[in-house]
Amino acid sequence: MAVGTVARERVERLDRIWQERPGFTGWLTTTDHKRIGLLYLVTSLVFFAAGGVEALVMRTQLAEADERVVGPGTYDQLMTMHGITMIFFFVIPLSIGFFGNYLVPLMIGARDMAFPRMNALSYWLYLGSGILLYSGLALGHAPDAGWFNYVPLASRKFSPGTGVDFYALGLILNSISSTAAAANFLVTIGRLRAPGMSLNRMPLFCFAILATSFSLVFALPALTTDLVFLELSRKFGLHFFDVGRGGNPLLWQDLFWIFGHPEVYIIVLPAFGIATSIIPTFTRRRMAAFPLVALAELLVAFIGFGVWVHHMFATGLPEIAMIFFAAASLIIVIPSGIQIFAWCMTMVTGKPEFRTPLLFIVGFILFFVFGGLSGIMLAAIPFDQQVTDTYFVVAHFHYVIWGAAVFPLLGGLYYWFPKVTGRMYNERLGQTTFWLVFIGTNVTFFPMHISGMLGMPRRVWTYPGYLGWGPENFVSTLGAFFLTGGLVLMAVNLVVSRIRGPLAGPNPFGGATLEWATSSPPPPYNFAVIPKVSSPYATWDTDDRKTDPERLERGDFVLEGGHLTPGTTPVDGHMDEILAMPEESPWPVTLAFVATLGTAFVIANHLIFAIAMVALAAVVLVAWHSGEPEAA
Ligand code: HEM
Ligand SMILES: [Cu+2]
Repeated sequence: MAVGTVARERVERLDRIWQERPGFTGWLTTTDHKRIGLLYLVTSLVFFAAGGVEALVMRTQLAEADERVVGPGTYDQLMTMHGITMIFFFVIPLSIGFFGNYLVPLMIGARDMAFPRMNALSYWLYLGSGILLYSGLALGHAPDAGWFNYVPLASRKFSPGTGVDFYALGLILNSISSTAAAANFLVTIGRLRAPGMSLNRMPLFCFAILATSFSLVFALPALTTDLVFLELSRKFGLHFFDVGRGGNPLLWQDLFWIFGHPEVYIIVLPAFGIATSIIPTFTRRRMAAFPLVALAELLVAFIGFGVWVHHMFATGLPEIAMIFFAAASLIIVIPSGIQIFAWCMTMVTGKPEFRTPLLFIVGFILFFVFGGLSGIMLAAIPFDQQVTDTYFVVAHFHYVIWGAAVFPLLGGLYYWFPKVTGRMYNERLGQTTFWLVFIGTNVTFFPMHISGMLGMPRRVWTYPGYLGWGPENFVSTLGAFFLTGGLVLMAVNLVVSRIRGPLAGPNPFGGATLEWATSSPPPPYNFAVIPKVSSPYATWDTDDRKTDPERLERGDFVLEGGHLTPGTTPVDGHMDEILAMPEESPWPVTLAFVATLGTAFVIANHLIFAIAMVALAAVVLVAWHSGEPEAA
């Protein structure tokens, strides 16, 4: 398409307005949601590798009876770090931080997140909390009380070192980061959708991120409160959890699982959203039951809040409470079933083309059903009381988190790879990877159901040979290495394709949502012309670049007077104002640095320095707000 001179000038003007600093400082000060997304991507994958190495060491230690690869103390640290890393530093940052950040503004036709600087702050706080936690490991003070860190084990009496302080304070920083990110999504999705994108025209992926963000905003405060209580008990001897002085350790468990169970859905919902993005594209068919699926995504998030007690069936609660929570737990089957049914219907009635992204989604559906079945078994109280804290539980939740939450993320990495890099991955290698990872996952985790039912407790660093758990464990360990081979192949494919893959063009798979309507990779302002939306399948139905190619020429919604994006009403998507967005800034990264340093001082018991950091943070905040540059 020949671009007229007027149009070219407009694009050049946008390029100038949205240009950020080049090089390394550009990455430090960026407020572009796509670059922040990429920072999340790289960082979360580094943590994934760390969590993976921890898992492999554990599996090697457990491969045979009476092994001595690592000692019990190290095993406890590895296990705790693995759980924390995978959940707080890998899955959530990858799904919300990368996929959410990169895709939501593109999918809703906005030019950035609602609060670009807060977005940058979220990333840097996340990085700071991760560095803090891993410096604990490097100093030999990693937390070792398990990812749910039950008191009294986590109290100062039974965990005297600084390991648990690294856990509590590191996760407080991390949860501040996630809370800010979630609030940012709520406002972005509520207010920045392109004109015409009423709620019923919003892509299902964005519904999933919306539901996830609601869950985060309500669930994280419970965790943060718990962590603050814990740290106050450990540092200043307050006694929230100490029975001897009127506290109660169940308070820890209640608050932890009020966060922890919704957390499961926080992990799987973005994955659901990715599935509902990939399936229509590769089956050439609209999602069956679109409104029901949107509703189901919100319901899943809601129900997640009502059932935390099923993690505490072994604590001896009143029978009536246990029955209520067991029954309530099963209700999640309804919205989950709706979604599974809709995914399958779409595939069965469409013309599925099993390319790598869709293969990962099919794998995900199988794992989700399978993990769901063992979940139903666990919701039966007598069964739970038998297998709680055995490898059966480890098998169940890895089927759900690894199989059902991470598989779609892997599929999504392939699916959006051409959008993000502008190049295609190698399809044949992608499919090989899928089979390696799919088989590896089953070989790793299926035998754990059996060792669990044979009575193997979780969180043991070794076991004697006469118990006969050797064969299952050996197979598990082989599977884990096989699985790792698949992931390494994936990394090679994506890294090489990033450099040498064939150019992809804006919409290589024929995707329907708005991110496919702009170039690959998208320009800093996402869209030269703000799209007008009249369908959730924007590029299939009403691509106004085709129906009205002169918009750029006419300057219709080009918004070239500064960092501008339209603000629309939350339900109907009527345009009601033009919003000015902030520019890049050095203050978010500075503030995160000060906060991390302050936290480190608290861990090291240098309270004076910590208070100095609070003062410094106040100065940074003043600078942050006084330094707003004028719109061009
Ligand atoms: C795919 C390769 C993986 C392998 C081989 C693996 C292996 C293990 C092993 C051996 C344990 C220790 C079980 C115990 O001693 O009780 C464990 C625990 C755990 N894993 Fe994984 N895991 C993998 C992936 C993941 C992922 C992707 C997540 C989450 C996103 C995850 C979350 C956890 C959690 C939360 C724990 C519990 C830690 C605790 O009890 O404190 N794992 N895993
Ligand atoms: Cu639960």
